[in-house]
Amino acid sequence: MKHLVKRVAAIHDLSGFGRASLSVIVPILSTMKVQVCALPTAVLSTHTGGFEGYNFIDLTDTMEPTIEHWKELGINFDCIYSGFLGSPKQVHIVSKCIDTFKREDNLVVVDPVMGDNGELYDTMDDEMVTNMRMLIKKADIITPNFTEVMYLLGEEAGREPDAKNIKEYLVRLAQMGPNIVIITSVPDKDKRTSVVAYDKKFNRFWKVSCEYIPAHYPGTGDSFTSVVIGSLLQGDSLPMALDRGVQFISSCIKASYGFDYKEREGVLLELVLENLKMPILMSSYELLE
Ligand code: PXL
Repeated sequence: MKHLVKRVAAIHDLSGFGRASLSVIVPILSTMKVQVCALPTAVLSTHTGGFEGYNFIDLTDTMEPTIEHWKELGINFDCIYSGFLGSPKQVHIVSKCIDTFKREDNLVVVDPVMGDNGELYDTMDDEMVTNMRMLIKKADIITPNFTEVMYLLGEEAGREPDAKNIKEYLVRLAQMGPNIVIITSVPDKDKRTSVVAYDKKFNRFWKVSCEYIPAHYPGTGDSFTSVVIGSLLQGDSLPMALDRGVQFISSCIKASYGFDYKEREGVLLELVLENLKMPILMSSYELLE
C-alpha cells in the first residue's frame, strides 16, 4: 500500500545537546513531509565532536526487538537510513534490518559516519571501519565525507585525500556496492567546497559547489543527507536533491557564522528550517568534468 506520507526508518543515535543525528534528522524530514521512525543506536548527553565526559548509553541490545516488532506489525518503509552506530555489532543488526525491510522500490541510504577532518570520532575503531565496508555493499546510496572515503578505501594511513582523484574514489566506492556515491566536503578551486556524486547506472558524475566558510559545525553531514533523502522521496532528480542539500547547508552556515558562539553547538537549524518549504529558484548543479 502506498503511504499517505513517505516513511523513513532512521537508524542513528540521539544526542541531547549539539544538534546532530536524530536531533536534526527528525525536524528536517518532518518539515519535508516525511515520517521518521527512529531506531536509536545510542543515547548521548552530547555528540562526541568537541565535548568531553559525555554520557553514552549503548542501545545495541534493544535494536533487534524493535525490528522484530516492526516486522510483526507488517510496517514497511520508503527508505532505510542509517548513520552513527554505537558499536561494531550494530552493523550486523542494520544489515539484518535491511534484509528484512528492503523491497524493489525502496531506498537504502547508508551514511558511514566514522570521522571527519582526517580522524575517526572518539567512539570509532578499526572494527567499525571494517564492518562499515561490509554494510555499504547493501546500500543504494552512500554519503561519506572526504575523511570517511579514505577509511572506506583503506587509504587512511599516510595518504592525504586529493580532490584530483575524486572520480577514481567515486568509482571505486561504487564498485564496492552502492549505485550512487555522494562525497561531501570536497575541497574545490577558488576557495570553494563541493559535493560530488556518481550515478553508476547512468554513468554520470555530478558536482554542486558553494562558497567555503572556515567553520566546522558538527551535524551538518546528518542535515545534508536528510535533505537529500527528503528531496529524492519527493521525486526530485539526484542532482536536484544534491542542490537542495548544498543550498540548505549553506543557509544553515550563513545563519550561524555571523554569531559568536561555540561551533560544537551546531548550526542554528531552528532559524532556517522553514527554508526547506521554499522551491529552488536557481539550481546550480553541473556535470563533473
Ligand atoms: O554528526 C555525526 C555524529 C552523530 N552522532 C554522534 C556524533 C557525531 C559526530 O561527531 O558524535 C554521537
